[in-house]
Formats: sequence, C-alpha cells, structure tokens
Amino acid sequence: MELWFEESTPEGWGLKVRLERTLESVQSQFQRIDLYQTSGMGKLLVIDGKVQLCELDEFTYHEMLAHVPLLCHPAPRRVMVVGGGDGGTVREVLAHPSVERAVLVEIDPEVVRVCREHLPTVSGRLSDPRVEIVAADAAEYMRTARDFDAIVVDSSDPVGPSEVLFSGEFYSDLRQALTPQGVMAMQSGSPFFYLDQIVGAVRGLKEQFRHVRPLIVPVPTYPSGTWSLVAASLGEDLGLGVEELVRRYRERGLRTRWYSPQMHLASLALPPFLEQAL
Ligand code: AG3
Repeated sequence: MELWFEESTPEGWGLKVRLERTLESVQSQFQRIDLYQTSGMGKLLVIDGKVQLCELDEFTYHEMLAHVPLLCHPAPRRVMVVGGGDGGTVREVLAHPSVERAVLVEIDPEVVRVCREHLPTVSGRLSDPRVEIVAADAAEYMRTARDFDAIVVDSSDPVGPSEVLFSGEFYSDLRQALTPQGVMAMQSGSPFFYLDQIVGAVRGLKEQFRHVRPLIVPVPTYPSGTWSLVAASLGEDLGLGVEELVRRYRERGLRTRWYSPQMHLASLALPPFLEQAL
C-alpha cells in the first residue's frame, strides 16, 4: 500500500508527496508535529497539516530569508531568529563569520527536539556554541529585547500562535530591538493566495523602517510553489549594488545553493500585479 502526505488550501490547491514512513508524530502543547521520510524528496516536516520544510527545497527559503538581510548589514554580530525551531535559518545565519550570537526564540521546544533527532542536515548547527535557544513567545520576548543587528522571522502561517507576528505592534517592538543599522526579514506567504499578507507586512513595516522590499522565492513544497519574504532595513538599502554584494559574499566566504548576489537583486524585482497591490 502506498502512503501519501497531502496538504490542500481552501482555494483548491493541493500538494501530494509519496512517503516511505512516519518518523515521528507528536502532539505538543502547541501543535501537531509530523516528520516523514519521503520516497524521493528527503525528509518532510509538517506542523498542523502544513508543510514547514522538505529537504529537497528548504535551501531556497532559508538562504534567501537569512542572506538577503544579513548581506545588507556591514557586520552583523547579534542575530535573533524568531520561530524556525528546525534550525535551517540559524544554519544560514551562522555562515556569516561576524556573527557572535544567534538567539533562536522558538515557542515550542518539541519542534527543536524532533528536528535535532531526525533532521541533522537542517538542525545540525543548533549545537554551535554561538547559539542560544530560548523557549518563549517571541511577541513577548521582543518587547524587552535590545541590540540585535538582525532579526529574521521564520514563522508559520499567521494563524494561532504566529498571528501576532504579523501585527503593527510586533513590527514596532522589533524595530526597538534593533541597532541603528539593523535589518530584518520575515516570511509573508504565497503571492497568489495570501496577497493581503504581503501587503499588510509591507505597510506595517513601512511605518517603522526606511527601506522595505518584498521578494519572491520559489519553494516547490509550499502552497502555489511561489513564496514571498519581506526584508526591511534601518540603515543600508536592500538593493545594495551588485559589486558590494559580491565583495561581501566573497569576504564572508559564503557557500550557497540558491542565494547569490545576482539572485538577491533578481528576487527584488516584482511582477506588476504585486506592485499594483502594494
Ligand atoms: N516557515 C514557513 C512555513 C509556511 C508554510 N505554509 C504552508 N505550508 N501552508 C517554516 C519554517 C521553516 N524553517
């Protein structure tokens, strides 16, 4: 008998992935966490029925979410990652040699445990001594956090505990937590299905940041296969010149599979329907 994982959206979009077996299936205090071995796409992490990551394509999302903001900071030292208990974003953040501290604020310790046990390709860097894992509600943590050079919001969809991470109050607290040259990035959903999420995030962030830019990245295992992120900066422009990005990319010794200075700039180009909506 063949075993398949399926995710669908109210619009009628659906994803179907063939599985070999279930590696873990737990109900935490906050959510249901399932980890599967797929038959051809590596491991698949699902929370409350929604794909969080698949080994096949997680690099596109994690690389863009971390490197676009961090390369627009001259030397990020203290970085906060919100959500992202799988460790994928932390892995990319730590690739920047200037980073001395990466604080992972994940509300659900079970996500961290499951990923540490079964997803070493993604979570492996969580044991780096520069990493501090805080089990807390990020909205609360953000209110008193200070002196971060970069904050990367790797949340799930804006329902349940993640909803507050898409509010004006959270963006304001986030800005307070940043240093004067501070940068941030957040995930903001599919441009086809959740256009209002992107529009809301861009508007909310524009009240706090000088530079705000949405960007597009393909993630084949997320709804519609096309995803959006929004990056914001208090200091440098997010569309920094290609020469400067290349210089920093080389100097930092980054090795990436999706991110490149050229991809960085290309991802900032917006299709007219999105530009109009903004
Ligand atoms: N962050 C974004 C997941 C959103 C997926 N939504 C969905 N499948 N409906 C996931 C965490 C990756 N580090």
